[in-house]
Amino acid sequence: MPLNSGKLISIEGGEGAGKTTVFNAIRQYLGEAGLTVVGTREPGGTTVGEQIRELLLSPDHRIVPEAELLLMFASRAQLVQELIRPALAQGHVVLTDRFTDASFAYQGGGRGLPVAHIEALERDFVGIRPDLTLLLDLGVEQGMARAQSRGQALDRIEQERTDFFLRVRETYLQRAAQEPQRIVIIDASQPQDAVVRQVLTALARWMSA
Ligand code: T5A
Repeated sequence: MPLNSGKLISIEGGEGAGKTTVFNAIRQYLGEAGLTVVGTREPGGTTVGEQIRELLLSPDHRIVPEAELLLMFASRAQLVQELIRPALAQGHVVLTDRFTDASFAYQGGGRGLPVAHIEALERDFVGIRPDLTLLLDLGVEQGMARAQSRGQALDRIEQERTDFFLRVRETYLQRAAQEPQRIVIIDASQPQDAVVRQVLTALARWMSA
């Protein structure tokens, strides 16, 4: 897919999947190819969104699943209107650390909220899907071990139980099976340099398709 008009690329995966390294590698690769890359993350990415992120991830609050879903979409609606649509309109590549697939995986799969509600929010308040999604797939225990190895306190969602994250992973994989053209599964259990190589190969293939 030639990148001569705005494109949206998302990176997804469970906890500790290694999104940060991959994000930086993609950004550098596309930058070296002469493209303007606007990087962002979810929840967050705007002043309002970053405050919503703090609320969502703080272990001090008990947030019911429905409120969690709506807060994720509040942050996303702000991000889409304030940053993503204008950047795409200027022909830039927007690279985001998570997007709507995360709501299907975490609030749909993990929390068990009805998929129809998430689809309605996506349709009415987001209106766009990524052109390419790189799904960093990793076993739940390996991901949690990596997240813990950062030495920081776990956030509210990271404190969930293993079965929650098993459902998250399963939902991501189901979505990848449903949309194989858009969602590319990357084996994130490999060493970092091998993960980055696999990601950049997938990206190059997509750009030349
Ligand atoms: N969320 C988000 C929802 O529930 N619904 C939604 O709609 C959205 C958008 C925040 C949380 O919000 C949830 C999902 C999340 O729980 P986040 O910002 O992605 O989302 O969460 P973070 O905590 O910032 O992300 P993580 O740290 O969990 O994942 P990363 O970024 O994938 O992990 P990273 O890159 O920091 O790596 C973790 C550690 O592993 C090492 C790294 O060096 C680091 O120490 N590592 C590796 N080690 C060995 N081999 C490799 N290949 C490695 N790759 C990384």
